[in-house]
Amino acid sequence: LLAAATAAAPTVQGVSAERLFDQIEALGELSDTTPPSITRVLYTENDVRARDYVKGLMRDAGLEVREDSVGNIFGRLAGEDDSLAPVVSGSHTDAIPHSGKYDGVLGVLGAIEALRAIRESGVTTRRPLEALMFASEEPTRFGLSCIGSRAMCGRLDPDYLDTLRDENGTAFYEAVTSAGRGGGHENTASILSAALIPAGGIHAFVELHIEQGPLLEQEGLDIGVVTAIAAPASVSFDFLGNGGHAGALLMPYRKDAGLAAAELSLAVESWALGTKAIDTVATTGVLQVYPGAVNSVPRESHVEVDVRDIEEKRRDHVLDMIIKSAEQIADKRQCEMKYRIVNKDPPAPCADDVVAAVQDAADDLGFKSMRMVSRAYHDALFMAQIAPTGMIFVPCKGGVSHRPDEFSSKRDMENGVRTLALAMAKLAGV
Ligand code: HGY
Ligand code: MN
Ligand code: MN
Ligand code: MN
Repeated sequence: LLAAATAAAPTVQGVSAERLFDQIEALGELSDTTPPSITRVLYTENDVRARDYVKGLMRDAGLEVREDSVGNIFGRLAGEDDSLAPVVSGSHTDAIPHSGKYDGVLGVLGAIEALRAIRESGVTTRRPLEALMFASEEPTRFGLSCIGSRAMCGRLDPDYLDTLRDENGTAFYEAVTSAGRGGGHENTASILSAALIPAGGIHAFVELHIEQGPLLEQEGLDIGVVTAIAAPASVSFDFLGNGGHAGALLMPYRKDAGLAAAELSLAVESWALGTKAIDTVATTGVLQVYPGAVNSVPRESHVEVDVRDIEEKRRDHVLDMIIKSAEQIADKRQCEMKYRIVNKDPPAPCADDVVAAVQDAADDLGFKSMRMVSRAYHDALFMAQIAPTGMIFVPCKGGVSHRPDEFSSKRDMENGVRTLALAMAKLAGV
């Protein structure tokens, strides 16, 4: 084992945090908002530019590039035996509105940097290695997260996906084809089935990501060895009341959809607190009223709620109670209400041998590490359904994420990429 570790060690010398930092800055310029605020939404102009930029980095790192029908982009480094399933690492470059430069991006550019370092070290692993940029991880455009990795693991019903619309009423198929993707397939079903990874198609998957929380920084640690990924769910509600003139419509006659939404968002908070478990979180991230004029009683409201927990049963109970509250509130306020569960995903345990490879790599490199769960979801949540999966966290300043002041230092990023390179080399066999 020691021989294997030292044999693999050369893989990490070539990792350059300077190069990585410059690439992160360059990618940050491809944003609908002015950096450091980053907005990059699936299949929009800056997203397509980002894809081309990443493909260029993959080629420059000596990787063979391919893109699947949904827009997952793979950069491949041949192994001694190319018939073997690859060890894969990747993440996303799409970014929710007004977020930061590092969420997801570190895992895409870091994977490319890790494979470049391995190639330049002259080490050839037994299995091929792949760097992967998922089509999109954030739910921004269609309300559904992880479209690329859901397609890869066959957990995305095309008929359901075809019901989704973006804020302009555009459907997925129209969006993917007008962005020059879709692989020429004539409908969503064939696009998705073309992206499916066959059983055993990936030997192991590791995602490098900023922690998006404060623990590593608080404990003065270098690496988070992730053991499980929380179970995310989201549900959207629409209330319909009577609406009317803010002066003439007297209080007893109002069916105020805006107040129904406000009352529901407080119920969301109290159900999450009600479990008394720190792992239960629930967020009313979207609350819109219509028509949205100061002198008009809200006739309609649209609410989107995100509910997560490490324990699936407890998460589902909170979700059910929130829906029940919405029904009671609608009755009390004489509003019509309809709801739709957008996603309700199981948590993902990380695979022992991948966790061990990450832990050994961090130990071999002398990094201080801790085992931890991921409270954010990632594409790794879905990759865990088709391959042994693990994650590597690095500290981010103040634990801040999904904000323009999101930041991770060159040293922390370099530690993460080195750990990734060594873990991949161990999993791929050197
Ligand atoms: O919300 C999440 O957990 C992810 O960062 N999209
Ligand atoms: Mn995110
Ligand atoms: Mn992310
Ligand atoms: Mn995520």
